Amino acid sequence: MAGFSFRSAGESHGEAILAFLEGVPFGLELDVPAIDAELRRRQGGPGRSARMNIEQDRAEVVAGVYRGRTSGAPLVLRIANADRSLERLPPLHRPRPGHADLAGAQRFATSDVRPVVERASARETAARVAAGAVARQVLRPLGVEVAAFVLSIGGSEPAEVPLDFVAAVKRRDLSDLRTPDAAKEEAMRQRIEAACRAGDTVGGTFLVCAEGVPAGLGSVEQWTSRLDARLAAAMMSIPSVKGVEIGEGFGNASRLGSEVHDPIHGVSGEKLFARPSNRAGGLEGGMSNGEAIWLRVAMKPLSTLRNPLETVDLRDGMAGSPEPQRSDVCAVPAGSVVGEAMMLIVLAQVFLERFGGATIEDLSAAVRQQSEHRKQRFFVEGHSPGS
Ligand code: EPS
Repeated sequence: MAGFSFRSAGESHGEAILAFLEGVPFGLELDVPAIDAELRRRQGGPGRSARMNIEQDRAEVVAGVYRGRTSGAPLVLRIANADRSLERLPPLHRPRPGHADLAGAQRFATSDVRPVVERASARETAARVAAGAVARQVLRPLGVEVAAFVLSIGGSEPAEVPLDFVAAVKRRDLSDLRTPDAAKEEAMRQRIEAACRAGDTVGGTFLVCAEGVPAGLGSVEQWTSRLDARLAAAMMSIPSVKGVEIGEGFGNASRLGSEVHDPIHGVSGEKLFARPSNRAGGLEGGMSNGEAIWLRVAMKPLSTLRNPLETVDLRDGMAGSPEPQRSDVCAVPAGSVVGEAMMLIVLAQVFLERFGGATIEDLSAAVRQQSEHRKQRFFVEGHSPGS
């Protein structure tokens, strides 16, 4: 199958989490320490569980690399679990409201939900972050940068969507909450601490942006290939994510068309077209339009509560509380790192679908060629842009 694909395997307390990637072009000098740096970012943030002190996630290359470069073969990365207690852990009979437990128990007709829980655990997202780090190494030389920013936690007043991406990344990297807005940070921290004291959990929102994506990726021809839909599905697949908004999606629903759509201006130089606003989030007609792509993601509070909700025992139907389990109070900063990875994975897919490329050189030559071709096709009939 052509193109870039990613799948994962592994249980939360099994041997390891595995990332399988296909379609990574031949000849990429794989920067494994850069993958490990992204795995460390996923483990950070206030309100994470004690598991984060047990694990020091690192990617080990199992297949697909020859003398430090990708060989064009399937690439397999392994993130070993330090906590490998799977076979010693007790069965779980009382499903947690909000988790996969009850739905999974019914799917498999099992009164022990442990096997469901092990795969549903957000530990699986370590594989996504590793795969996203590889996708970043494919896309960065093509001029694509992706970043995510935490906007709110537990109902705190949301941070503004940053306009200057580079400056926002610098500010975000100084914040353990991964927010670019220092003034909003204290309120976020307080919500996490209050939830922790109450044996409760908090969710929140984050922003995911991509710059440098050429226009026309994705397609208008089929619902399955629309880039907005693919990005939304990828975000929605992150555990706890329950909402995705492309650009000003929800706000636009209550405005007039003239207040919503972004005017088109012609400009000379590399870019050809300029949009004075970007309420569409860089996506029109299911395709990238050459502006920055941006979307907002909503995460529900995690469902393992120290002060739990009622449930039933699947063996006898008696009312009770879920068995106590370790969990985070807040995983929104980690979720933002995973959102960044999912954006990178989907963009690597659409790049490789559009431009192909058995090798890294083929891919960058095809991207350059399309950009040249566009320049020859627009504004050539004697008018200068903007006239
Ligand atoms: C997580 C690993 C898990 C949880 C958490 C995230 O490890 P453990 O169950 O051993 O504490 O801390 O999982 C969940 C939030 C969840 O809903 O399952 C991780 O590596 O991110």
